Amino acid sequence: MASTINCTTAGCSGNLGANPNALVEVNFTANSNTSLTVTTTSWDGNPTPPGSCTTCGFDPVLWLFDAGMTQLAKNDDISASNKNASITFALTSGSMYELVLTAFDQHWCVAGTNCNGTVYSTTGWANNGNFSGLMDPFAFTFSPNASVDTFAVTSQTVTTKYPVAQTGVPEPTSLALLLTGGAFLTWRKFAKGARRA
Ligand SMILES: [Ca+2]
Ligand SMILES: [Ca+2]
Repeated sequence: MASTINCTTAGCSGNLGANPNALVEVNFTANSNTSLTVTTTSWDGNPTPPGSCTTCGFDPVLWLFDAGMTQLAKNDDISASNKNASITFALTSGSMYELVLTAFDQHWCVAGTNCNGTVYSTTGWANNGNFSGLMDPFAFTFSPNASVDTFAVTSQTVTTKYPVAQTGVPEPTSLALLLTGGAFLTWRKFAKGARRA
């Protein structure tokens, strides 16, 4: 199934093409200082009756970055019982932003920092997305706290080639610590042997 995305200044909907690591990227420029709220609407893990939902989506996560991919905001779940995501951010007039929607448990990982339990040597997406058996569609709305012409979607895409692919390889300092630990164990073995002699 090919991925699709359809955005307006009111919001976006589509699907990730059955790839839980795909990213929905929406670039926009703020034309005034305004507060923007983005809220997903597709998740419904408890349709009534069960199994009746044909448009409910997976567990979505929203991210907001500046033009240099510095993370400005992130939300996974609105509450323990509502797995939709919602972020609110005060936009600066003239600034460019990138909004990203992912499936849980995708993570944006900065090199050399603990990212969901793993330290990566490069900055990029961890590619741990999972639909958890739920449906592929996503949907979210934009709610700028000003008239719509103060907010413009400049590009939209579903990305399946990631900025930097992660391989789960520990960074050099972690590796050095492991090697140091190994050397210590070897020394202990040697010391025990020496005492026995
Ligand atoms: Ca969520
Ligand atoms: Ca979640």
